[in-house]
Amino acid sequence: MVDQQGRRTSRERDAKDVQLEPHRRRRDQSPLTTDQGVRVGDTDNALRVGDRGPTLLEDFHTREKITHFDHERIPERVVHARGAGAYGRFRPYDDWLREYTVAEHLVDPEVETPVFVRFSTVAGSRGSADTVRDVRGFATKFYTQQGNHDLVGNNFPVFFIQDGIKFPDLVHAVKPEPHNEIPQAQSAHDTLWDFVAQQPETLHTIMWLMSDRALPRSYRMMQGFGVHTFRLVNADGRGTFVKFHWTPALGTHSLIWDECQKVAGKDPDFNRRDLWDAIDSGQFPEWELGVQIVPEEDEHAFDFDLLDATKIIPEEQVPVRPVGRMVLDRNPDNFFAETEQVAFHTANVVPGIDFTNDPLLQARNFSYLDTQLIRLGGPNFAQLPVNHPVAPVTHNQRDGYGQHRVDVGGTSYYENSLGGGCPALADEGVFRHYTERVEGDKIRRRSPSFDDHYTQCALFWNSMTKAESAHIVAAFRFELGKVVHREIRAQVVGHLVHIDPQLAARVGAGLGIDVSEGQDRAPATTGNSPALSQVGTGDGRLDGRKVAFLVADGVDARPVEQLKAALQDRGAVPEVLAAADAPVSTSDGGTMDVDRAVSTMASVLYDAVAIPGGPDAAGALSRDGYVMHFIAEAYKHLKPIAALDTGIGLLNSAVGVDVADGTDSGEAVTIDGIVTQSAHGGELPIGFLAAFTDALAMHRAWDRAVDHIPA
Ligand code: HDE
Repeated sequence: MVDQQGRRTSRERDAKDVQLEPHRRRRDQSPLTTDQGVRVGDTDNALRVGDRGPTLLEDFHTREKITHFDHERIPERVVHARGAGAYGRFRPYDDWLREYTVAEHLVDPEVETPVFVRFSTVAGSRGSADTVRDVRGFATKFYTQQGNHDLVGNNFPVFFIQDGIKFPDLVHAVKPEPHNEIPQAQSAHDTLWDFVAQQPETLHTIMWLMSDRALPRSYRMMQGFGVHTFRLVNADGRGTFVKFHWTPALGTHSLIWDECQKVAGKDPDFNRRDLWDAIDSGQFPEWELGVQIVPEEDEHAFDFDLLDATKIIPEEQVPVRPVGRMVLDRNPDNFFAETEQVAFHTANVVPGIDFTNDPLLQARNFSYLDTQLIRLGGPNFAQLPVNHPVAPVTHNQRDGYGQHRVDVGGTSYYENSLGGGCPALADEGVFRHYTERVEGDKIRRRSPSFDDHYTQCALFWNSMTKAESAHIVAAFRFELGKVVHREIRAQVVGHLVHIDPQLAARVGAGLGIDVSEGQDRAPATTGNSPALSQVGTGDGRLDGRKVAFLVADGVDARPVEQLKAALQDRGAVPEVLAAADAPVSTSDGGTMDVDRAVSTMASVLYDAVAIPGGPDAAGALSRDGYVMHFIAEAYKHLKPIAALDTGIGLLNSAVGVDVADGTDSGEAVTIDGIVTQSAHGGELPIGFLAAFTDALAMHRAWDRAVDHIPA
């Protein structure tokens, strides 16, 4: 299948790949068999004595079928249980990074490296909703010719804690509370905020968690970060500190909290579906990999510690330099075999990439392998197709659960002579651990250079636009408002005073907490980092942005066709919604196909709304409660709205005040993301089409005067 842009869809690619990978099986014409290959003639009736008698133990097919079913589940990930994955490829732009690393997949523009990426939420169980307030996982497995390299990152550049030993405490605090297993996939509860109140090191990541970053519109519109400072190693063995960044081509965009809560009910698979649909329709998401490079001699040049994962290196201090591009272009065939069984591990590195002594990273290097042993039931999980390196694997490891490989030969030890000395040690392309001189007392203590927990919180806060900072205030009020123990609320607001008394006052006002005492304090910093705001990012493409057209009998057809075409040209997905999932009649005597019944959808599932003209249509739509609510919500959520002719009056009455001017100016008018046009004589001017698609590219009309968030 070829899509409208002439691209092959992922389905077609799959069909081709089947011939290449023997483990990938499609259903064919072969008859049903047992696991042993014996043909089965009845799989609906167990073997029994007489029509109404007992079932027999000798019915091996029934027993095998039910036994397999009983064992279908493996333990879900303790964190990041809910996810979605996709295959793709990565290619560097050029070889500038060769000065710093021998990692071929990052330095050779001739090399295209296959990847598998898994996006995830952290706190919820496997069946939880996508649109919760949470960090998102962004884990990439590069299948390089030198072995697998896993970059197991998140969509925030910082983490809650500084030392991995605290990870079980953090996760226990955010997970459902142990006595009643409530709440699911929520941070708005007492134990998380109790933990935060006791551990100010969490505050920087908490600022990110309260921001729009925790509510991504799409996995395709999320940044990714390696978080830790890693090390690159070049051909001379010289080390350089590095931070990894993924930047989405579509920009970084978020939902509004009110939408998230509603989408969680209307479409709990919102982010998964978006990723799947985009790839399936040939709109392949893209990210640019960038790096921040810090020479080893500058290790102590910052006012924070590079080994402290609760800190960023501001991009204004060390710019992010582009390395290459990743495209995700193929959906998995089987969720369990691929997305569920993929096993990431921070210690999966290749020559040219090494660790630092970041205590969080050091703990992760233990935890991921340990986790896979219980999740995947033994030490042979690297043989699963999704985990298998493309680089040759030869070693003396043997046996264990799930051994698939049949090792031939009489020796399985090194050093041998009977096996001809095989496998021999490599002398080229070997991973050699970076030589670092380390000395000191054996202590349980954190470096004093990890002590400042407030400055970068203020840096983040100062870098937000007006709308972004209002969202942060609203999020703190919501989350703390759900905390039952009022002393915990007060303790958290007490920390906010140290970040910025203004922030504390605005949060406190919503909770009845008086912070007037701290108001003469100076903020932890007055500095800012514009790169931290996500407003205005992206290259203008509208890939996968969904626009609802609200229609009824009597709709004007021509403008709908024109606007749909203009949207499709820029990659957006228009859908026509009517009272029933059946064609409507148009004002010129024709019919228009309908994609969905409006009652099965909701405004929160779309990025924008178009209300075409047609007096009869407007009359019918104005009597439809679903439609009026649909429009009012889109307005409240600051979405672009296109209204034509009689649609303008409909918009005004749905919102309750005149938000659009319906006079016959003959020109397209855009006010705060509302694009209107009357008297166009059936043809829409190019100016109107451009104004609406541009409004969609801006994501939201942030200046629209709507009280969707507390002051
Ligand atoms: Fe993880 N983390 N983590 N983590 N993490 C897991 O591994 C862990 C941390 C991240 O899609 C687990 O296979 C510890 C930071 C992602 O399969 C587990 C610590 C970052 C994923 C684990 C951290 C992450 C995981 C659970 C503190 C961002 C999902 C299942 C020292 C840089 C990978 C699994 C996937 C998954 C441990 C902190 C990202 C238990 C001990 C920081 C994206 O091993």
